[in-house]
Amino acid sequence: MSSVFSGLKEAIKKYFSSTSPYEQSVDEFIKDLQRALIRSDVNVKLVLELSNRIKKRALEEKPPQGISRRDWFVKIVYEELVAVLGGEEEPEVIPKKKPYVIMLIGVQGSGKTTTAAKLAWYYKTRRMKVGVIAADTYRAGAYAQLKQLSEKVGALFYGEEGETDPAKISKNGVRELAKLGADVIIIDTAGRHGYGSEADLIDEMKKIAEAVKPDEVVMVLDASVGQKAAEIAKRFHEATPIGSIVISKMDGTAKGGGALSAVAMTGAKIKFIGTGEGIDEIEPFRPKSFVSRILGFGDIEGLIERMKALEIEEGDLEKQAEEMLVKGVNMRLIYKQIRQIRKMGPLSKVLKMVPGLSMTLPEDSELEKVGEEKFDRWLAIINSMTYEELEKPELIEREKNRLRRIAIGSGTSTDDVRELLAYYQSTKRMLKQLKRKRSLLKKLEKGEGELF
Ligand SMILES: Nc1nc2c(ncn2[C@@H]2O[C@H](COP(=O)(O)OP(=O)(O)OP(=O)(O)O)[C@@H](O)[C@H]2O)c(=O)[nH]1
Ligand SMILES: [Mg+2]
Repeated sequence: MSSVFSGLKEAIKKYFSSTSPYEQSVDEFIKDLQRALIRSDVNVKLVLELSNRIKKRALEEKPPQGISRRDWFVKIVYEELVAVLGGEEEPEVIPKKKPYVIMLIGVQGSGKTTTAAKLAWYYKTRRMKVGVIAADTYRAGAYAQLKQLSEKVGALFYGEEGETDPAKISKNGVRELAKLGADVIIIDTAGRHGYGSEADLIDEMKKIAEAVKPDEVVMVLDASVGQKAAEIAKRFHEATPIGSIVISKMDGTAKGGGALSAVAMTGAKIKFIGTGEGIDEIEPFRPKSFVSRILGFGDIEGLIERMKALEIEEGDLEKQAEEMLVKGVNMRLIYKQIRQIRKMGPLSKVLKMVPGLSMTLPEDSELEKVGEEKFDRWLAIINSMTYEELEKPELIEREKNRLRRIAIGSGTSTDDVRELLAYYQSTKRMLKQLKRKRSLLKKLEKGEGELF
C-alpha cells in the first residue's frame, strides 16, 4: 500500500526537521499534503477544504501545557485525515447471524472472485465455517477459479457446472451450504464491462438478491478508479442497496486515497481493503490505524489519548509552574512532575510516541530504560522523606544519617539519593535564572532596564 498518499511520511519528516518558524513549517507541510492528496486522486475541492481546516486549527488551537505546537499540529492533521476517510467508526465485520449470506457485486475485473476467497480466509481464520458459491455463469473459467481458490482456503464450495441461471445456483447453494453448517456464505457473481450491457448486470443482480435475500450486499471496487469510485458505488446502490464496500487493489495504485475519500464522502461503509493478490491480503478498513500508518507513526492514537489526559491536568500544571516561580522548587513538586511523566506509561513508549522523537530514536534505546528506572527510584526516595525533609532537602545533605535512612527506606543507594538531590539543586538554579530573566523582562517592559 506504499503508493497510497505516498509523500506524506516524507512530508512529516520534513516538517519535524524543519528549522523554519512554526507558521512557515505548517505552510510547507500543507503544500506537501496537498500534492500527496492530489496525486492520490483526492477531489481538489476536498483537498482545499481539508487544508483550510487544518491551517485554521493550526493557527488557532492552543496545545495543552507540556506539548509543543509542532507536536499538536500532527494531532490536528491526523484528526482531519481520519475525518475525511470515514471518521472514528470502526467497521463491524463479525456476522450477527448464522448463516450470514454475503453477496459480492461489482464491475468486471474489480476483484470479486479474489475477494470472495479473501473473505473466506478472513472468516475461516476466525474459526468460522465458510462456504462460497460460484454464481458467475458468464465468464469461462469462473467456476474453476473459485473452486480452486476455495480449496486453497479450505472453504466449502458450491457450484453447478453448465447451469446458466445464477439466481437458481445461489438459492440452491445457500440451502446446501447452510445444511453443511456454514456460518458465513459468500456468493461470487459475474461482473460486466462498461455501460452498454449494464442493464443486464443490474437485472441479474436484482434476481439473485430476490432469490436469496442476502444479509449483506458487498460491492467490490477497484482502487485504481480513484475518485470515480463514488459515482460507480452510487449507480450500483440505486439498483441494489449496498450494505458495504470492499476496495481492492490498494497495493497497485496511487489512486486508492481518492477512492477511499470519495466513497467515505458518500457515507457508504468501507468494510475491507484488499492489499495484494494473496488470499490473506485483506484487512478491515479502520480509518484511524490507516492514517497512523500513512503518516508513519506506530501508535499515534496512544499519543493522542495521553495528550487528552494531559489536557485535563493542564490547569494543574499551570498552577504548578506558577507555584514554582513564586515559592521556588521543592521535593513535592518534583515528585508530582515525575509522577506525571511516569503516568504516561513506560518512558520508552512515551518517547517513541512523540512524533518528532520517534524518527530519531534508536530501537529499544538503553537510555530510555535507564531513565525510567531512575525515575522510579527517585519516586521511592521522595516517598521515604519526612515532611521536614520534603520542605528542606538541604537537611539531607547536611546530615549523613538522614541520607542513609532514606536510601535504606527506599531500597536504593546513598548515591541514588545524592543524584536526586543534585537534580533538585540544578532545577533550583534553573528556576533562579528564569526568575531573573522574568524580572529583567518586566523591567524592560517598563523601560527601566537595558539588555546589554
Ligand atoms: N494487486 C492486487 N491484485 C488484485 C487484488 N484483488 C484482485 N486482484 C487481481 O485482479 C484481477 C481480477 O480479480 P478477480 O477476482 O478475478 O476479479 P473479478 O471481479 O472476479 O473479475 P470478473 O469475474 O471477471 O468480473 C486478478 O488478477 C486478481 O489477482 C488486490 O487486492 N491486489
Ligand atoms: Mg470473478
